[in-house]
Amino acid sequence: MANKVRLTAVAMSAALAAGVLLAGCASSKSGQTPSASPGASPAASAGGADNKPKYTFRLAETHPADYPTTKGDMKFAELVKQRTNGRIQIDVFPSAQLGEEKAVLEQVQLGAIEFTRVSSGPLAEFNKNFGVFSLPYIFDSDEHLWKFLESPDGTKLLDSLEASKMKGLAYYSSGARSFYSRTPLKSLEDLKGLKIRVIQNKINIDLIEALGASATPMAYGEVYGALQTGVIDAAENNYPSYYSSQHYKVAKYYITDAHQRVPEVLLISKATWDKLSEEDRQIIKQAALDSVAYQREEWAKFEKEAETKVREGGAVITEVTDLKPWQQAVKPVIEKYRADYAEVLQAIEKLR
Ligand code: GTR
Repeated sequence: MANKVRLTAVAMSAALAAGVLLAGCASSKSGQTPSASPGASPAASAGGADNKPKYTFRLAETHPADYPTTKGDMKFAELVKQRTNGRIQIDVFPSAQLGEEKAVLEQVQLGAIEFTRVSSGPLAEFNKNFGVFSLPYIFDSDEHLWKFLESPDGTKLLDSLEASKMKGLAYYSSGARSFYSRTPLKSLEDLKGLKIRVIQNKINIDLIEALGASATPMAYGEVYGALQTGVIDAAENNYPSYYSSQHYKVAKYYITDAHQRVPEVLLISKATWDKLSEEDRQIIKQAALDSVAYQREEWAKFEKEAETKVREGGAVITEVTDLKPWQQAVKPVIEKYRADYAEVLQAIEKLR
């Protein structure tokens, strides 16, 4: 920690001396300074021939390098680099190297980490508007979700992140979340009494309680160990995360109840955004939007592949054909939060 503070102070004075803004310089989790390209400082430095500032930024990603969100991040970084002739470099740090999502978001609010790709789940604790995505069964399908995300109301939601010291750049795909357990899961009844890990936010806790189970909020990186040792019985996620995290090896019963569709969000710290030129903001925003189609394609491919892989790996999958009892069971959650999300829920409803 002392090391981190010292490095930060050194980088700050260097940046100030150069008369440019401090763009980012916290050390990585391992205590090492981030690997910037040779000659580039982790902070902004005085520009090249055209005198525009050069930056090296960090983007925190929880998933490994071959995961569709990480591929989206990398596409985004590549587009920004191309469009600024290498002047803005965004280094993607996968596999939670910069910390778990909640801790990363705190750093992003401070401007110590400039970019992250994060789930709307943990984001809800930082910006209440994002809690809407944790409400169960408000979307019928991915098509319905994307209609909303691409609508003016979806953009408005993304823009509302400014009040939380962040600037939303784009949404990425994340499919639907379903439950999985160490114990057989054939129906709704089988969830009763289980200890289920959830993403840390209060709607998730109400959701689990409505199902007669008890919620254990926990960071993603701790779930594998907690399932393996039996600290928790169950968790929930989409097929890609179930596969990529290897949770299917320690909790092999999966039931396709699809209770939530929680989109991913690519965002930048508002502290960083505010210091950028209008030209750089436009490039960054457009590159983020232009990376979406690629991320969605990668998502669609990997979602199928992950399902095949978990089946081959021994997962026992129960397909839910009738969602009605599930929707009925979690209705109190919607009712509890309806007033808080009235406007956005109506907008979502209209797009059905
Ligand atoms: C995944 C999501 C991650 C993380 C994880 C979790 O679907 O992509 O960002 O939020 O879920 O359950 O913590």
